[in-house]
Amino acid sequence: MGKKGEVKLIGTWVSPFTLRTRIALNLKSIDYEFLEEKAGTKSDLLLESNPVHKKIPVLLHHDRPICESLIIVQYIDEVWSSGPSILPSDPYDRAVARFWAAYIDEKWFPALKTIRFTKVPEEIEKKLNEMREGLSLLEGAFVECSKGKSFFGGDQIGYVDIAFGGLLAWLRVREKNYSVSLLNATATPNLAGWAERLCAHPAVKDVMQDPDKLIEWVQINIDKLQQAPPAK
Ligand SMILES: N[C@@H](CCC(=O)N[C@@H](CS)C(=O)NCC(=O)O)C(=O)O
Repeated sequence: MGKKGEVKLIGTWVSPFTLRTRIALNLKSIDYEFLEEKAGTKSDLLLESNPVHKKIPVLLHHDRPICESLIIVQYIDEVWSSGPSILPSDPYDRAVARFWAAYIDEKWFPALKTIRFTKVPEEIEKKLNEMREGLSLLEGAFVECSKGKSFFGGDQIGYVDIAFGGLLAWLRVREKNYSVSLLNATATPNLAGWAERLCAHPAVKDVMQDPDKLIEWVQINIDKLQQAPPAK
């Protein structure tokens, strides 16, 4: 769906936030041109399109930019209403979905992101525990949102599936980095089943990153990454 050139996405294959938007576009069967940024550089198009944050992803729809992954996902849901709905139709369910997506970004993701900036064992353990506690809350959120079905969104992939699913491969990277298992059938049985179903879904399987390839990418780009200031 969509005319050639109508939809473009500025991003990178490694970016968890870009992945969110790719899943949403796939769910709605939208054709898009993927404009890949190079590691460690920002194209003029990116800087012009997102002058405030200067971050990927940016969706260009008829050359008009939309920034911030979750805002892009909501935009996609509103513009292409013909495909499956991403946000729940019930206002209460919609509020709950938005709550958990905000929790994931504001409370859970920072530990996953910032753990790589410390080498102090106690600090690492503290961050891993923050991730574990968050996953335990998200295990409960899955039970609440899915209502016994396959995804947070019910029978279909929805907003929380996309918000959390975008970060899944990087969670697997951290598990490998620190030789721990955080999301598994014992600690988080519902999320373990969810993760398998999500990765096998047609809208996800071709764009979900391979954690081993991400680790390789980090090794190749380590110098460029070290220049990045620790956020939060
Ligand atoms: N809140 C933003 C986060 C986007 C983000 O952090 N993007 C990273 C790549 S995954 C980025 O562009 N980093 C470059 C920078 O921070 O300068 C969203 O949801 O889109």
